[in-house]
Amino acid sequence: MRIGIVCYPTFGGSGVLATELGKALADKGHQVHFITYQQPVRLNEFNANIFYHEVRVTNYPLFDYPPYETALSSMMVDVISNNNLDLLHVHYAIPHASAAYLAKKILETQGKNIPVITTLHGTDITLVGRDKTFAPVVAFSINQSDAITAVSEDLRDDTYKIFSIKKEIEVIHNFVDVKRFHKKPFDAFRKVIAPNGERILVHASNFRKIKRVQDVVKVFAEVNKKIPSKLLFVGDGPERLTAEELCRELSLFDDVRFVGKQEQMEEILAVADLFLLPSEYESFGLAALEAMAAEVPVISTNVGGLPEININGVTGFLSNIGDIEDMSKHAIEILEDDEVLKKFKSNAAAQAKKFDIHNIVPKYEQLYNRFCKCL
Ligand code: GMT
Repeated sequence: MRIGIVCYPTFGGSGVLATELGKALADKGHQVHFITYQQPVRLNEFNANIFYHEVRVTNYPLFDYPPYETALSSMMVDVISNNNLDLLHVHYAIPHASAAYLAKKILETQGKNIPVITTLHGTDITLVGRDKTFAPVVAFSINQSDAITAVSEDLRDDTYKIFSIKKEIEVIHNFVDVKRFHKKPFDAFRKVIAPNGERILVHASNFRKIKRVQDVVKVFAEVNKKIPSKLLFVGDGPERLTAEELCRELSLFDDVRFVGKQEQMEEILAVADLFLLPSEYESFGLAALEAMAAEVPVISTNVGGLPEININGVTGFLSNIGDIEDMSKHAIEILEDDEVLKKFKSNAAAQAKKFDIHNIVPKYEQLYNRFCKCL
């Protein structure tokens, strides 16, 4: 099958998921065409079945705002026609679903029907999507998609609450390649981070306000009082400076490292003992699932789709937003006893297996197959 994938190419979860899906489909023999403005971060290996088409926006003195969506629709039309694609799968509604609608309509005038599948990832609905500036276009283009999927039951339910959606929204949970994340810890790396055998806590995100990175620091401060520990901050974004300042204020700087954006997350997770995700909202929490696949228990909030992956008291713990005391208490409970930690680690790994790439990718193939009998 020849599949077009449109996504954000950055470190965000939707781009990561879309890229991993494309790679998995290519491995299974499908021809996959990525259409984005930049090479997706995780598209870092050669595969003869993968093609990459860069969207370029012509600048012109008249434009205060370069018309990316128009350029994207035109590129979609071009790639779909010239490569005879069977289907277009867009990730993140804004502006991908509306650009796809326009491309579909243009192609119709040329006698080509291209099925469009839209996968909703979270903030395209709950945060940005519901903003009045975008809402009518988001609702319209979702309704015009041939199929709609959401990455969690919670996101599906929220989408129905926020917009008037007339179609079925199918839930296809995010996935992880368990084999890739199940790595042996690199001892030398562990020694550099935690020379005296300290516990290692990790947080990874794009440091947006919604991630509440200050809470990560506060929880770590409490844990560190009881259990000698180190904290690794992976990623970068607007709240990084605030987090750094708080670390200085709490005299934690020697125990905290900001390692920036990292492609080899599995290497870092392999040495981690606990993953912290105190977000205000997560439609799913792919970062938490990747941690669990690496046998790392998760302390998270109980929002959005997180309870669908992190099982309270089994794979980690769930707390209310901002409840530092509860999160710290549970983190300490997991970390202070080797046997308890071992149990949580193996539970986390077992839970991640349910979301393994080999279980989830066929669900997308089945969905595609409903629109194109060429699998
Ligand atoms: O979490 C982010 O800020 C990035 C965002 C994105 O759109 O790339 O991630 C969203 O999609 C991921 C993949 O489906 C989910 O795992 C994240 O939970 C979701 N983020 C939010 O809902 C805040």
